[in-house]
Amino acid sequence: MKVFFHTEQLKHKPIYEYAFGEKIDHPETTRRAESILKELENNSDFEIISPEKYPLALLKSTHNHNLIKSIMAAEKLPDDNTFYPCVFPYHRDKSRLNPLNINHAGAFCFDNGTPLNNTTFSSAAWSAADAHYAAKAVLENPDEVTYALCRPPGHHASKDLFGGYCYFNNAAIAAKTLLTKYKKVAIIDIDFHHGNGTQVLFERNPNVLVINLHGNPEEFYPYFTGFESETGVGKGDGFNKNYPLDRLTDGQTYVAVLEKALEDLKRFDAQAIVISAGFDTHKDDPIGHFYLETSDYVTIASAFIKYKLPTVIVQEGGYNEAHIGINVRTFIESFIKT
Ligand code: SP5
Ligand code: ZN
Repeated sequence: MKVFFHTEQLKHKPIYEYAFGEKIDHPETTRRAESILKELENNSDFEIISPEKYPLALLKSTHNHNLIKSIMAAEKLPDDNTFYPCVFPYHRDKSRLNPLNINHAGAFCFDNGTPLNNTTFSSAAWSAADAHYAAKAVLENPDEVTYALCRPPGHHASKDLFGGYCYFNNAAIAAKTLLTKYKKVAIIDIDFHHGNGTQVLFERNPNVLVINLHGNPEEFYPYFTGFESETGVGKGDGFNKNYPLDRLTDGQTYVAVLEKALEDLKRFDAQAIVISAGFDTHKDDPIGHFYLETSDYVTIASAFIKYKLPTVIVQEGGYNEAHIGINVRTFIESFIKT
């Protein structure tokens, strides 16, 4: 299996975040990616490939140009400085905006957990490159499932806002790459958190079906989105599906809901899929609140494999550094044809 990863992705280091006023060690560490790499390196089932360049044109067609400039503005920060946007304009009227002024970064940010340092742009751009190249590899060889080891993650980032540890929406970049060949693409988001960014990026698009399983937003981040009533907008109505699930949902319940949700792939006539794969659904995740076990990722993979569709797997969350590598390997190796 082709695995896409660039070492530049390890440079972005968020140090802490504020969770309801409490200063906590930042969960989105470089050790997460290292734990995954450790499981995939020196294993003949996996070929780790470094993407050649980052897809600037795709970043610009997915995100507000000033959002990109704002993240780039952080490249001028001193090495030891991590910038936490903490002023978020009430009116998101950009008339006074200077994207080159780091103090204006709050215009594009929606939470306190997603800081900028002078390596953030590069790490996030190469993370998006993984998703782009993983999708390109599937265009060339539709029978081979590929894995983009994206870090920082992407599914909370929308056109105009970064947040939730995400800067650029990697899954959206993969889907857009697939759309150059396939007319109908589905994104299935199995991270513990609702993929608000992915939802809003495609909510008007009837050619992209977005399916999301996640912790009930009544109780869990990102709180404001992810309800069943969000079904898409305008021509896209009917092409967004949310499945909020209870605290402590276990593998059996999860897979039953997933199998039902995936029946829409047939009705929609999906020609290719992107799996936004978060592993913060594991029972030992420090942020997620489900109760999945490592072996459940095999069953989850089987639910996808049944559809025999060209597939790109994009890494999202998962914060237990001791388990994430094994969970990722367990999930993705299930897709390798024997
Ligand atoms: C990609 C992804 O999984 N982003 C998740 C962002 C969640 N950020 C807020 C989490 C708040 C959880 N509070 C943790 C308290 C620990 N004591
Ligand atoms: Zn998550």
